Amino acid sequence: MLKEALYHRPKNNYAYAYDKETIHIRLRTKKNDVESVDLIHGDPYQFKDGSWVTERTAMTVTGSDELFDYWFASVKPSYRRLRYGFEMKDGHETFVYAEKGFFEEAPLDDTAYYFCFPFINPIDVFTPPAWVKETVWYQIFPERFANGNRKLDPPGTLPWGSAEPEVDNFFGGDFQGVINHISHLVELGITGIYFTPIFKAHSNHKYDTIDYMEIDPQFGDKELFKKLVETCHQNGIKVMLDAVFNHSGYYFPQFQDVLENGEKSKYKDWYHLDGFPLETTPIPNYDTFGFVHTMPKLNTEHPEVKNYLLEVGRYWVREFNIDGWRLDVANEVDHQFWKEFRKAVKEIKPDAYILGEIWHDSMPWLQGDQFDAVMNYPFTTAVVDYLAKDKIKVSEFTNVISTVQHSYPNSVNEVSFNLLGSHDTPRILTVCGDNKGKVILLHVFQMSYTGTPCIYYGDEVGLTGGQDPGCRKCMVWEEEKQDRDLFKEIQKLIQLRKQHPAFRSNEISFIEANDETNHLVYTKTDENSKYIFVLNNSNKDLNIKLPVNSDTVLDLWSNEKVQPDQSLIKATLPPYGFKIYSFKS
Ligand code: ARE
Repeated sequence: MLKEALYHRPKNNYAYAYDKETIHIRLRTKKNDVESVDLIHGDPYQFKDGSWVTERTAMTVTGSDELFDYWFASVKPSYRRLRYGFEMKDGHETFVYAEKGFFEEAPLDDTAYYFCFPFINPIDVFTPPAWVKETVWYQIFPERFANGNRKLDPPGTLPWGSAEPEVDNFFGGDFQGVINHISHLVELGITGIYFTPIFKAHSNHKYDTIDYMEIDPQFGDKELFKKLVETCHQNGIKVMLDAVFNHSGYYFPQFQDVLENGEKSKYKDWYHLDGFPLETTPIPNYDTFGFVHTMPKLNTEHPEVKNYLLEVGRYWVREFNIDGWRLDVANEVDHQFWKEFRKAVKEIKPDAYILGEIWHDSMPWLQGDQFDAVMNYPFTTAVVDYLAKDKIKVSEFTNVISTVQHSYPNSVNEVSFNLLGSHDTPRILTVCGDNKGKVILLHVFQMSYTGTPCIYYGDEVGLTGGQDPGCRKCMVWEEEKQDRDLFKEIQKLIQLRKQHPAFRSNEISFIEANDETNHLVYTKTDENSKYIFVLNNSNKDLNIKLPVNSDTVLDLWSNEKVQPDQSLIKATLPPYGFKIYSFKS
């Protein structure tokens, strides 16, 4: 057994309170190296005749990546406290791995040898809003969704869809446009909207805020925004706004004051400045988002800045009843600020969803005191690399997805924001080289994966476009120009996800990942049923034979019964075809 490959730490994704009475324990071992692992555990203070009272729970492998297997056990300790170690066997040797090292046998004279999960304090338990698990999101870039009121158009607004999107052109999208088209969203089946910024700003994307307390006039006013939120709520749709707190815009009055008054400005400490006068070239002499001089970084440690932004966080929840905040450039803002932000928002709405925009491993923000989730770009990269770009083969894909899955607690995965693309990435149909079959395979995987999926506006009707600004085209509303078949298939997948809890469940088993045919077979289960998914990511037909121990199998897509032949389902899938089978387990 390769001891060097073992990893456990009694924290984070390796040991966490799943809920107020359950502790999940994970252990990493070298791939295919260990035959069995028993979790030896007990209450730290429970002894009988001088010997520690322990129980054993067999651990199971919940996934493997390129190098490692991940073992898992769930325990409900009677007194919410736990000490534990791992008894490991590989056919040659047996030993116990605990905090103080390796032992031939579990020492029972003292619990100090063991890993320690001291106590489940309910307040520390990561508790995301329950509704998020059930939500299917839709991301709207308001300038480009629909123009419902021409009177609000900024000067120079172009006729809808008359030109390619540029960094600085306007088409007049607004709130009335969203209200007018709410039926499209209801029909699609989405239950949450994430709006990129809506506050008064200079650019078309509105990430350069001028006033965090005002709606951008091109979108409407506060009254109309209230109506928009109410309309969404009446239609069973939650509303999440974008909080751009890492930086303000150049035309934010406080920054303008610094530009004008320099050292004398009462707002000079609101920013991170490196001398006066302020310069923007060759690079700004003040901290910014990237090197973008129109996005000066706010000093979120400063009490006035903090109070101002926390009030922004409270205001839109309190006065407009929004349901969540997506936090822009979340990893460049200090942790202390986010801790206070969470408290401020949750005091008003305990089940508000707080979603950080972080593209990397985000465990430090997901411990229950800052965010409920992050935008799951590692998921995006994995599915896009396999299904859209053919950059990786299927076996590598299952490895990467397992790594992603085991990077976080299950409770975090269940509300993770799973996107195929956004206003920051090329359109999914374009990345797929206009291959619609691939787009559907991507949605099948997204809709059957744990977390909370999001559709970027227009992807459902076949919008195309490259990297920003190309991915921000005007939504197409003429039905004849929409890809209605694509719409219907995505709509159906959303329905299936809603109807079958297993689609949303944490458990996923990769059954076949064949690099020659490049197809994938995985199963998802819930208490009563099992689902087999087959994705044929290839331009050739795929013949499959799948073992099932049931006589009644349903092809979920065609809704037809399938008769297994000697406990085997046989089928031929066309290029880029898929199958979803369900049966009682
Ligand atoms: C504009 C132009 C671009 C041009 C850029 C640079 O449109 O074509 O390249 O300027 O001058 C907003 C606008 C953008 C605008 C940008 C700057 O939406 O259109 O770009 O402002 O004015 C990193 C950050 C992440 C960030 C992405 C873009 O970590 O937070 O970069 N995303 C948010 C929003 C954006 C927004 C901003 C931040 C700024 O979602 O829309 O941009 O408010 C890797 C890295 C990541 C990196 C990611 C993407 O994976 O690891 O850290 O994210 O790539 O580049």
